[in-house]
Amino acid sequence: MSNILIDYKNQIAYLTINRPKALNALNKDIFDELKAFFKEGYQEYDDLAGVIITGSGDKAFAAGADIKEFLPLMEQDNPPNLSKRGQDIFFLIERFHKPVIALVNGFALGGGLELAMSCHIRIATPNAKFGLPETNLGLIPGYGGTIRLASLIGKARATELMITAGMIDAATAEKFGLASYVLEAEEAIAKAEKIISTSSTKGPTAVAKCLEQVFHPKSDYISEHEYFTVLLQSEECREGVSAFLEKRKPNF
Ligand code: DAK
Repeated sequence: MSNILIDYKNQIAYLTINRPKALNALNKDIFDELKAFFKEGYQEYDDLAGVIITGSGDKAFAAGADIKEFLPLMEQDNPPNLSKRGQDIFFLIERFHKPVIALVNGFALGGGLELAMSCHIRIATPNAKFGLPETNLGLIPGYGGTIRLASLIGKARATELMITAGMIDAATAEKFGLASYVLEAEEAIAKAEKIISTSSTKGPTAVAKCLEQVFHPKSDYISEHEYFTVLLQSEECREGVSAFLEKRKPNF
């Protein structure tokens, strides 16, 4: 991979979008590399506990899909369905079985915010800026952004942000629930690492099922009782309950 740097330490894969001169705008290669990692590539990393996605440099997480790639595609007779392609790749992230955290370290605009919103948790640095400015280009967000933004911050706020192509700062994003925390860069990484390392001490199937239940439920109540019943009969749950009763840490 060349547009995305991958570093693996302490069971965490750090994915850094690496086009700082273009404010980490998401080009085709980046989409292909994200797909490759979340579809199969992650299997190379033994004992993976979670993923942190961030942008290279200190200015942008990702300032959108690469606008410079649009024009030739628009002129094709049968342009590829890029919206569907982007949606499918972002579903792979949202439906990943380990926690994926976006460390939003600057502009997260358009496709960049859509990427951050497909992650399970967002942590922002104070300079982060969030927006879906597609209407500036005569477009709508095409990678799940209309739906995810409304679900995260409510329909009225999402509508205003999209139809005005506005931007909100990190403090407002935190207030709206779009970012869980606003922290200086080093603390932001430490916080993301702590969330992942803590979750790695919990029952792995239970963690995966929490993610699935929140982000990709079969039907909220049916899948909750199905998963609860399966987990209740599992070794994992037996160990968790035994450890509590024996006043020791569980060994999952
Ligand atoms: N794409 C390509 N290059 C970008 C870019 C982008 N999204 N954003 C920034 N850059 C490049 C700039 O062109 C500039 O490159 P050079 O001119 O130096 O070669 C470099 O990054 C630095 O940017 P600026 O000089 O503009 O930096 P400033 O600090 O002055 O401004 C900014 C920062 C983030 C406010 C500004 O760069 C900006 O407004 N960027 C564009 C934001 C944006 O509109 N993003 C796209 C949202 S729409 C589609 C499906 C989906 C989509 C589109 C099509 N199809 C199915 C066809 C989705 C689209 C989106 O994501």
